[in-house]
Amino acid sequence: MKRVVTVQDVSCVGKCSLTVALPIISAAGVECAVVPTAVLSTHTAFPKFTFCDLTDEIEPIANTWKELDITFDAIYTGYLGSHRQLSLVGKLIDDFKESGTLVVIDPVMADNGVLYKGFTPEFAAAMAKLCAKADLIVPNLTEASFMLGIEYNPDYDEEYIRDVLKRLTGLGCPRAAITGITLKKGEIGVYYYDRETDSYYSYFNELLPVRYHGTGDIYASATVGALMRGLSYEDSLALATDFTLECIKYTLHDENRRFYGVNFEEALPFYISRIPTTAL
Ligand code: PXL
Repeated sequence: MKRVVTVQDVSCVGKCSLTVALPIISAAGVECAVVPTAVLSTHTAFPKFTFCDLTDEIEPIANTWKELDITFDAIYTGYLGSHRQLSLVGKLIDDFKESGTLVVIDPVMADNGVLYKGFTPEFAAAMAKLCAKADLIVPNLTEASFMLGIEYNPDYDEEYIRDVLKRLTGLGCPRAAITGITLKKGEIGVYYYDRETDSYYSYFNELLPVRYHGTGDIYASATVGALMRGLSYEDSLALATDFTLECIKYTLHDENRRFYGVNFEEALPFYISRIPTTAL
């Protein structure tokens, strides 16, 4: 069985970061080790929340793992909250990346043209540097724009997205996927570029007239789980797109839905059904 380590916060309520990465990666049949970077009462989109910083734990955890010869098939980072965390996570990647280790960075920090609470353009520039260490990055267009230091352009066309993707791989990562892309009315999906083969791939689904929190984290986690089970980059990104749509559909049809996240739990059987089975 493959083992992933994911580095992100625990938002105790408000389905995102570790509370979605753990169940989704586990559902893929992949062990999910964690480095919790902070504990918050909820994610930061709530009107108030507690925040306990665990940055000081990152190095001792990593050093102890090293002494125990613990290794990982993939390193997957999500929401990171400070420059110090970025540099410690960079070191963790350097220390644990071996020839076959997959590094996926989801540069969580912004959406809809604006940075989340507490983030700055300088942080985005530092995140861009971290992205050089990744095999795949999965920003949305807002995060991509902040990392490249360009204006967020919501009136994009396909040529523009292709150009942004090329610039993203110029950060040093061989592959980039921009999530939440709409090129045709009524569709939403992912646009991907592989610099090594100089090839693009895109995959779209129906766009539902709703927006829910946490879908980016669900998308990235589903991609990592699928990659670990041997799906290609393209197939993993497409499965994550389909799974995210299923999550949104379950939420939409639930009269008792929560306001802060999607019903990804009810869509897990769909996700699992698309993961290759292991022979005993
Ligand atoms: O879903 C991204 C995310 C993760 N973790 C925390 C957040 C957010 C987005 O707001 O606040 C703590």
